[in-house]
Amino acid sequence: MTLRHALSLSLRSGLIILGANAANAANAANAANAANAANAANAANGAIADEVVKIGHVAPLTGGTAHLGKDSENGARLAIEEINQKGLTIGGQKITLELDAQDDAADPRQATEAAQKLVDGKDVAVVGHVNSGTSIPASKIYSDAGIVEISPAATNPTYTLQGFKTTYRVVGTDAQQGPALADYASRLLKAKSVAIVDDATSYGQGLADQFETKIKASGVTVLSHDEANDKAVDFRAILTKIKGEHPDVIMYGGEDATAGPFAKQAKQLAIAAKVLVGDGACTTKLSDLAGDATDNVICSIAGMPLEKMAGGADFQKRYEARFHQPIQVYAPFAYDAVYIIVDAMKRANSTDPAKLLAMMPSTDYHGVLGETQFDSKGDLKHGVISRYQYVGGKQKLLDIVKM
Ligand code: ABU
Repeated sequence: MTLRHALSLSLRSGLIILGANAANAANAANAANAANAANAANAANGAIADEVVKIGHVAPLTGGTAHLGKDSENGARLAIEEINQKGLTIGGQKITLELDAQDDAADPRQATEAAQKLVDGKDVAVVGHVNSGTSIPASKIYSDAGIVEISPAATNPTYTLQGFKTTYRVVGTDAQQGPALADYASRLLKAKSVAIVDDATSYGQGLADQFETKIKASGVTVLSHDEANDKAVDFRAILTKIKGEHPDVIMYGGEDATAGPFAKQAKQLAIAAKVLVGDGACTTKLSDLAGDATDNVICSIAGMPLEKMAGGADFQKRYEARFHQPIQVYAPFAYDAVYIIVDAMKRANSTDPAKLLAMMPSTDYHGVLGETQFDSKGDLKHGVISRYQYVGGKQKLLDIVKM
């Protein structure tokens, strides 16, 4: 290859990363030229430059649930750092993975903008989004572009019911989680009556509706079903009304940013009923938000408990050593989602998004979560729901429900 040809190739390709010397030497004014010249020289000398392959990650990094988005992003980042450290070669080409991390602020409009940015940026696959209310609208954009999307957290059943071949998740669904919470209320807490409140999001409302359907079918009286919103911090009016209804149990559909104040204010109003919440509120941070009312909460996650995951304990050590903070809930799911994408690349022997996509239905990946296989919709074949209580503000596993 002539120097001129190599230079032309390197200029045309945005994916070939710089030779190390050029990257270090380039100053602000000359960075691009120096980089291209070094890369061309590498190519001319027969040196193999790594190809940079971008995997997107989208989650709320701002707003009340930014800690959940960061938890997921950290999980994905840890996987990418490990894979790069070990070295990855696909189709004879050395690959450097790059995490293309975007913020959707848990907002559907920002989510579609972020999705389009990843598509335009030639990301090969996406881990995200974290919210059902963002994952669902974004999924159409990834489907149109033929890019795999694996959500580490979205549990609303609709996400995988749209007929998209690109849409996957590594958590169970609220069609499993709602009934698991209802079962706990009726069978284990022996509730005869419940009050339901949701945050009017795809997740919170969807989960509350699933809970309501199942609890009614169990013969339990639903005294009320009220709607708040995902920015609410003052639930005293709703809770005062509910107190007058004397429910045995209260179910709240929403994430921890609102479930924390909800549980706290219920206790302040001397409501003794247990508060049941789903995975979006079944977090480490709930105890910061709810204070000593946390011990009145029963919650579920849409997967195996971290301590029972095949690689959970080891993952937790590596995560805490890298990020100096506890796992909230979604980090191991995002971590395996990255590995599942890379596993598909390896089996395709290609980083081409279409070839990677074609490998997804035959996924049989053994990772931190255990074995992951998908059904024809992109849901887990073997989803489980774990139920927890809090004791002294710390999560304590109650049981694991196979659905
Ligand atoms: N699964 C709970 C939080 C994410 C969602 O909106 O589904």
